Amino acid sequence: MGFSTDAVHGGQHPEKVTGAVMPPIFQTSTYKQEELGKHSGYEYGRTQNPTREALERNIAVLEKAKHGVAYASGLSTINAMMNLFKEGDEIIVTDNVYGGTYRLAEMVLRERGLRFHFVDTTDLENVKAVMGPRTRMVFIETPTNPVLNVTDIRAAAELAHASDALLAVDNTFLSPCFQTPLELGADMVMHSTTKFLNGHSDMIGGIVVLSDDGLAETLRFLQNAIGAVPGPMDCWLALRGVKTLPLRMRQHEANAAHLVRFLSDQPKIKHVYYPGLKTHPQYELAKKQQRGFGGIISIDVGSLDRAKEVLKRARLFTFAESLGGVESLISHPATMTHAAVPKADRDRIGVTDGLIRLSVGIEDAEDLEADLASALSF
Ligand code: P1T
Repeated sequence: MGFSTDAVHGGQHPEKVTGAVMPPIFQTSTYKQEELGKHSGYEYGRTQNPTREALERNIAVLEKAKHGVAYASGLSTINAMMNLFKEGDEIIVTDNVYGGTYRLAEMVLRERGLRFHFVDTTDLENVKAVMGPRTRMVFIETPTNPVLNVTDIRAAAELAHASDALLAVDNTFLSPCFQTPLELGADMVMHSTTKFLNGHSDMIGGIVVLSDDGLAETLRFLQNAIGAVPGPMDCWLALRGVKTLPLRMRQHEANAAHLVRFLSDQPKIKHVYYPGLKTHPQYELAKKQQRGFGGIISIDVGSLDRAKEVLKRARLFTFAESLGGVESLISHPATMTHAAVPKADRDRIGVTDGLIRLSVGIEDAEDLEADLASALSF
């Protein structure tokens, strides 16, 4: 089936009792058991929930995976993936990841004995240089949040596998509409479903998809054992959002392409980050491994004061954390999403005080352009 068909129907079937075409929200914490040792397959809401399973099946189909395991947030998904490893194990991570991923690794998991190497994975020589006998996973985010660096997924998978390590990809920025890393050799793909998958900024959630039965069983065990599960209503909202994912992604991208043309002509902007720009250092790679360039743009306006002014003047672009919703958002990574990253590291990876991130929504491109023109006219 094609992607749009799968977005609507993938892993879905009418509900057994009533034939309801849309999956009901199974808003229950527990299920009646028939007798000792005999039940329907559903015992307790943390352990099993049919609405959650409908979401897990759907995203698994879209990512060409056998299994999906949903969690309460993108970060709790990454935490579960990191829980596959133990003290002394080493994980190589893209240096320019979402700030929360950095915070989880550096401020929580490092304390518990996992070892992390943050490197620029756009050049896999940097990965090779820190790869060792205890390397268990290479975790890449591509394109990165917020400066949109692109890592070669196929080459990263080959490199990880040569050392018996796993390759995990944070695919939040593109969604399976524009990138399917498992088809390029990755072992696990995760999403903050909060973003493009849900697409309406009305829930928090995460999911990991994969095809390895053993790893999936462990992640399923961790889902129940750690207990960071998404509520049924949130799963339903994410699932409903996915049905329009291809339509939305096309509009996000068309609007982003329009705005990139406008922004590239603005003398006050020091740099425009977008993988669809021919001047982007990984433009050719992005064209090869992605089916679209996505709806996120970052711009460097040169200083904190100038960034503040732009943020203050923007109207249609709402000043807020997060991304991937139908509405356009504008944010300041250095003080918001990446505040946990030390300033010297932020500057090195391009998250300067003048950097502004735009999550381009599905509104009319002309209105978005007019808003940015006004935000930049000082
Ligand atoms: O917020 P949560 O659902 O826990 O997802 C974390 C996460 C993981 N990976 C990427 C690439 C992300 O962008 C995020 C969350 N990001 C934001 C909240 C943000 O504004 O960038």
